[in-house]
Amino acid sequence: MNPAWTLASKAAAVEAALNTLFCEPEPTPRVRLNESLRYSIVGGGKRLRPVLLLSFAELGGCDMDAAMDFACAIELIHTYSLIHDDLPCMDNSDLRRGRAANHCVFGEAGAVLAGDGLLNGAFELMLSSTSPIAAEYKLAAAAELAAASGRLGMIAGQVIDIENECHRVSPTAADLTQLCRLKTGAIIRGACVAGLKLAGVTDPEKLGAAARYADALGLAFQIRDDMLDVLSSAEAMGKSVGHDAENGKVTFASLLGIDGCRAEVDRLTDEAVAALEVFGGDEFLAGLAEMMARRDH
Ligand code: GRG
Repeated sequence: MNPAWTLASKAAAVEAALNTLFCEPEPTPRVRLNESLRYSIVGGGKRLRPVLLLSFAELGGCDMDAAMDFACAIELIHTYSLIHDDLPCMDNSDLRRGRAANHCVFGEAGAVLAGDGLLNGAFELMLSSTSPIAAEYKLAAAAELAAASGRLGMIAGQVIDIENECHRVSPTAADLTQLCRLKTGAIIRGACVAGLKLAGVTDPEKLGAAARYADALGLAFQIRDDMLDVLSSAEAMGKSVGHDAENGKVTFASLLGIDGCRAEVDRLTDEAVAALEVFGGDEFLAGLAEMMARRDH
């Protein structure tokens, strides 16, 4: 099994499903929201979070197609967070997924509304999903994603990040780890745990192992992102780079140095792979953690 091919094939299945969304006629010709939603959602992004959700659902015995509405939903939530994060009042970035950020094309108010539309769209998709999965499992997975992306998860992380910036707080490595567990990690953990819950898994040992895999992967992912912000280019990344250094922002790269980051990413990747032992290992999920540790975009 080649994990890169499996990732490409799962990401392509997600892409095809996303491409069917937001195609219905708008309520009046003056509303052009679908164009804005499709601009941000179709044809970009690694689709890491939906692929994790699908893979953990499969690990729990659920068919990938049956879990697809939930995979799309998590990508809608992730994309809304990127649109809002790029706004001038947040990270103020003009480039996302290799093209102009949503607010540069549709205006600031348009981008706020597009984010809102994607977030609501995610819950509409999950709560009206007709896939052959017990309603109880769907509810458990939707609740997991709501909590992960909500006020005690991703949004809390964004609040801390913005507060740090406003008050010129210099976080320590421990502070940064806590921030990352929320801002980047919570939704990655949500993807893995929701995937298992969608498959009806309730065994605390398995749910705990999925959370441990996700926590290690999520932190490694953010550290790698901080490294790439220094080492890579806007062209390769499809988003602005060097922003953090320019703004004197404390990141894992500035705290640990590039070699320190590399060592930490390797340690966390081993931790993620070890967490899979409860499931008797999983070649794809182990390979995915290793690919993310070496990613160049
Ligand atoms: C606005 C509530 C709210 C939250 C924003 C996700 C986020 C929180 C901010 C985005 C900025 C950032 C650096 C987040 C860290 C996580 C990260 C590296 C996100 C980008 O994820 P990728 O690389 O993006 O998976 P693609 O485009 O591949 O989906």
